[in-house]
Amino acid sequence: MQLNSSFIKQSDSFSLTTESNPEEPDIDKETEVSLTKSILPTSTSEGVGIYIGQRSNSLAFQKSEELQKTLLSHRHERQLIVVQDFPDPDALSCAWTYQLIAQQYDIKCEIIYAGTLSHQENIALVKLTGLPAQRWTPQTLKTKDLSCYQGLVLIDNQGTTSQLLTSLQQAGIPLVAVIDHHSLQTELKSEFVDVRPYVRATATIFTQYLQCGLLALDSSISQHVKCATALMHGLRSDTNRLMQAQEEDFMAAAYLSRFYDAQLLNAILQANRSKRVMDVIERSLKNRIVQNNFSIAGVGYLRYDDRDAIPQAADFLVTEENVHTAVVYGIVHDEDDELEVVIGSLRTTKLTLDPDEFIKEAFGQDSTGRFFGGGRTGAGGFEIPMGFLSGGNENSAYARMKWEVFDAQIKQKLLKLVNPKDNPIQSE
Ligand SMILES: [Mn+2]
Repeated sequence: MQLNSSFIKQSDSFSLTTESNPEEPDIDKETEVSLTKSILPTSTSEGVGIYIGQRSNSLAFQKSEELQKTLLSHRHERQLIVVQDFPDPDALSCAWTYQLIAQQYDIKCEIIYAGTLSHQENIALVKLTGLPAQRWTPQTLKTKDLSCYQGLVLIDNQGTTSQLLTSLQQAGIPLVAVIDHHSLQTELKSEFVDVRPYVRATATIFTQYLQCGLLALDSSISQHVKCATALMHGLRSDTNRLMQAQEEDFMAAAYLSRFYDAQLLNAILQANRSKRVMDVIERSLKNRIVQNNFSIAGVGYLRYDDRDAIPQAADFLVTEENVHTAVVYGIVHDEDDELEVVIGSLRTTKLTLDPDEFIKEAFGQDSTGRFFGGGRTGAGGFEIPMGFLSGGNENSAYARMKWEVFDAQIKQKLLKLVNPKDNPIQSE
């Protein structure tokens, strides 16, 4: 659809939007970065141009070159790769790829996340591939000597889904790179920025870096094979098993197919759901209301470790006949109930529904101007901290009341968009 002929023809001139003018609308990038093979550096043989796909050739090369320069200027440093609190396969695999690329420049990277690995496939991914991610809670941060890190890298996020970023920035560590495919969330003060909202997976962007020569994958190196497998998993999971993949995602998958281990991927995908996840899915099924092809379900309280049951329930509800969009949310609490946050997931099969816009419109921003959530093609999420209302759940009447208030408020905000003319609150 996007590769129509007029699109390819306007390719001789292209300009890049970089961090110097972040306020430019994302959409413009798509038309500006079209390209032909003629501008490919001739030194890159190996049929790279063919594999990446025409649309993204020049941008991929340009960004790879830029990233390489950035890495060169940070040789021998230590960096922290921050992924979202509840990292998904796309984030984890790309963070690992960045780490392997950066190693060549003697840059030591640690991959950190603040929440948990709660999806059974993510746990399997990390265990089976030996993916080197570490959990750093805000408490962990206090015990670390942050002065030994010279740079922060955000991958598959722009900092809005990590509890760690603010503290890390306050510690004076500068943003060195942001590589993501979600819509631009905030103005980013980073040395290197590669945000491509029209790409379906960050794994596609990273595979293009590999193809452009930032790291030569070698099938005889087990770590490379595992990393390629992780990237394939990330790419598949962000494109609904490639069903939403576009040309460049398929090109990336084709390239990875030379290196990945199909059996290992199969083992990761075989991971079973826990009983608690099944229970949350059951609750979502029981509690859902369906209006105008939207299925909305509140699932009440969940433990931190089961947080990923929410997107899995949304994945399930969206499969119902006559439903194109599902939103599932609940109150997630940590072991001591000190931290409570409303977490929600949206899944849609409706091509004209932009999850990022929908969520921003439904829930708006907090007092600092930060949106409660956002999204990408087909999926979105939100997190609303409960602040002062957190805890106190040993009083079951209070816990119930609190849930009812949040449930009602989220429903009314969503239903305003689902049924623009109705007043969803019945006065009786
Ligand atoms: Mn992603």
